Amino acid sequence: MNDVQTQAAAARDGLAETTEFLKNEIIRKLTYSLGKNPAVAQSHDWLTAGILAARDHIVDIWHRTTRESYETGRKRVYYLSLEFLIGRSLADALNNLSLGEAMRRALGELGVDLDAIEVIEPDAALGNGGLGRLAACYMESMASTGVPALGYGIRYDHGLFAQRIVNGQQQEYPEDWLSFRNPWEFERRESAYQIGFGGAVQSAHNDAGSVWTPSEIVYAVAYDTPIIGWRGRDATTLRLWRSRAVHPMELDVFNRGDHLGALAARNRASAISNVLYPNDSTPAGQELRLRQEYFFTSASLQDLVRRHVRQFGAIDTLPDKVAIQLNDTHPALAVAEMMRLLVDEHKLEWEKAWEITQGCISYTNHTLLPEALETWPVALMERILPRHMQIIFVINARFLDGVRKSPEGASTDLSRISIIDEQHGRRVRMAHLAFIGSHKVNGVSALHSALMKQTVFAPLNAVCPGRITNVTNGITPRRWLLNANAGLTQLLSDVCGADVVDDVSKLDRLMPHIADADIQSRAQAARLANKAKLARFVKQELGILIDPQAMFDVQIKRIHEYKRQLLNILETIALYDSIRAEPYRDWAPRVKIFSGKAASSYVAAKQIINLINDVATIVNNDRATRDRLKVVFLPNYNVSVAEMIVPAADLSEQISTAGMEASGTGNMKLALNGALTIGTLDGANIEIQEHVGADNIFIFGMTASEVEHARQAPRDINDLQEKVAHLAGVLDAVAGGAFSPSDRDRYAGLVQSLRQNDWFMVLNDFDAYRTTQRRIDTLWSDRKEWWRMSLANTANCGWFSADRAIATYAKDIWGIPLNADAQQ
Ligand code: 26Q
Repeated sequence: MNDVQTQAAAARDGLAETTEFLKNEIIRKLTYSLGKNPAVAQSHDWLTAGILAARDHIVDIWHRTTRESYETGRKRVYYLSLEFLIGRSLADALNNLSLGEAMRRALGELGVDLDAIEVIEPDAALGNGGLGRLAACYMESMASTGVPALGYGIRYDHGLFAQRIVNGQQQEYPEDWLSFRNPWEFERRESAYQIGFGGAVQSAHNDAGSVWTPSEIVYAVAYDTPIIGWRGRDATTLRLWRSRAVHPMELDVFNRGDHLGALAARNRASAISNVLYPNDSTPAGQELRLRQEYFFTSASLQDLVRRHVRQFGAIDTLPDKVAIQLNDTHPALAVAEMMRLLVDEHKLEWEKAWEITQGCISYTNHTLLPEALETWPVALMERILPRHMQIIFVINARFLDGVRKSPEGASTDLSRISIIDEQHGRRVRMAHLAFIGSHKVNGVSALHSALMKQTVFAPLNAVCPGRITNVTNGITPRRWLLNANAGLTQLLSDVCGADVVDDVSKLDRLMPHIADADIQSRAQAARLANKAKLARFVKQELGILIDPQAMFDVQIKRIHEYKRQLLNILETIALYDSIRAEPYRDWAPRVKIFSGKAASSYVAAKQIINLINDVATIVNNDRATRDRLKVVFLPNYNVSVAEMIVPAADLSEQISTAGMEASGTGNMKLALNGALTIGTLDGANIEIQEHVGADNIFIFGMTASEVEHARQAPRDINDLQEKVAHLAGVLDAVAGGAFSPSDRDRYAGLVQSLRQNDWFMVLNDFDAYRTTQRRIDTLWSDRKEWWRMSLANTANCGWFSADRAIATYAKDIWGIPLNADAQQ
């Protein structure tokens, strides 16, 4: 036998052996951990047994990772995030462990179909959207590239609400991912911390040695989930906190006969980790949210400080060993809590404590929308966190004092850099607290980081030059390419070499072949299979028949005015009218696919969902446009739905009002999978254009600075409607009830407000958008050129790997050297 044959034989033997091993493990888990007789086991039992068997393989790697990180004393990243939008874990874990095939065979021999049980795993939907999914991608990437890391968050009993569409409208239902228990997690009853709220502070001194006596204490209990990296390199820990009452019941109250009152404290405590807030931009401003933020921040910092002191026997070495990354301002209280722990509990001098705090902490900003920036009333914070409010005042006073005495002092308006906003009834600006307490602050795309310096953070940037840096977001190629798109991945490893799956920057080896007819047809076949699968799903969910040969044009993301789903649906209406006016033209057949949730309190976003569904009803029932245009709103968008849509997309809609989408990450997933982008010069679209080339992307519309100018001097709407083809007709039709025949005024207000104040530039960008769509129609009929562009996208999007983003954080922000073999 030659070398290759020997290897193949070894792999075959290995596979047979692993299959046999897994089969025994699954039976053992079923029998002894679940107490189920295999003869009567249900799908869910097989899923749980499969997960427990897979988990065993992770645990050894996990312990090895933790031991190595302990023995080498390497610096560790603590990623603090109120959201981790993980989705399902089994398929990902098996692939990263290279156990997929063995598990398929093992279950197969037991009469169970792996594909069928994988899809009943509930999504862990502990996040709203981009920010939460980014945290999940980064945890996997750190495990894959050997960055020692621990993610901290909340173990919500209920993740993001489930969405149903009833009569075209969104309805929200509670999500219940834990109803079958969570076989991935380990409860750590021994890791519980006390978290205080309210009460009073003794000592006149604000700076040091104060004693805070909270009026209420709850426990934070740890639940750990290992996250396995690519090829089982490392496993990072996701540690989520659950709230518990210290005393299950107030006995004295109970004994007085007030049975309900006795449960009140227990309910108040457990409420903290009960449910994820469904707002993805406008802060709710509710007390419970502030309690959530402090709860998980305090538990996490207590935990990491204790671990550090135990391992290194000193506190002042913290910045050498600990990097704390704040995922937006939601954990910004970490700045004050760290100072409290160091000054009040560890009795450090204020200056030393501040040096340590700033040395450890860094902050990622994800939005510049003014209404999305978190602020809390001083009075509320004084009541819930009296000691922290004092500490924030001291931080602020010292900071402002330093600036006042500096050379820039005279020319600086202190009210604009203060942590306290005195204009709107005294509020704590969490972004300023996070900025001032951090050694680095980063934006999530080149444009966004530049805008941070020019707008919201301009005054702070002037007094702290160099603090703001950019790390463009990234996505894990394991979940979003290898696992979501096995067909394309096979082609890519055939063309680029098998090592492309270890390092997606090698996708550029595809470039010389993008015009190759054979490779194009293989890529096309892979896409078609993905589209057929999605079409089956659409049929099953909605009863709508869609043709996999048609162009799948997708906009999948949270529903938000700035993301402009409205622009998309208005253009769809224009296209519908055009097809009806000229039915015999050879229109490119399209399926418009929308999916996304609106925050439950966001009235305008919910109206947009309603309009999309109303348009779908009319269009899909019109025989005249039957085989040219379909409109689909897929309900309950989540990570698993995204994994089905992304590899099936031909066209990716990234059409936010320029300057408003911080980065976007769906844009990267879709482009990497070969969808062509129609998009504005916003967020990471700009960098996608730089990587794929201007000829391989459809950019349209106003730039961020044009938007800014247009807002100063708005264009005459009547003039716009007269000059722009289709615009007046489309607006009149919507306003007049053409798509809501049973309720003709339903959209009158929506159209009226668009005509009054087009803040998001829907009408301003309509013409550029529509004419670009018609260019795309033309390209669709030139298949060779379409696929050349598609492959050019895949070939040039390796840079958007989370591994590149993590390497940048490690180098520029965390000061963590990567092992040579972890680098790209
Ligand atoms: C804040 C306070 C109270 C309640 C909720 C919130 C809240 C929750 C979630 C505010 C914002 C969010 C989420 C924001 C988010 O997902 N932003 C997106 O982050 C992505 C990752 O960086 C970017 O790609 C997107 O452009 C950005 O919109």
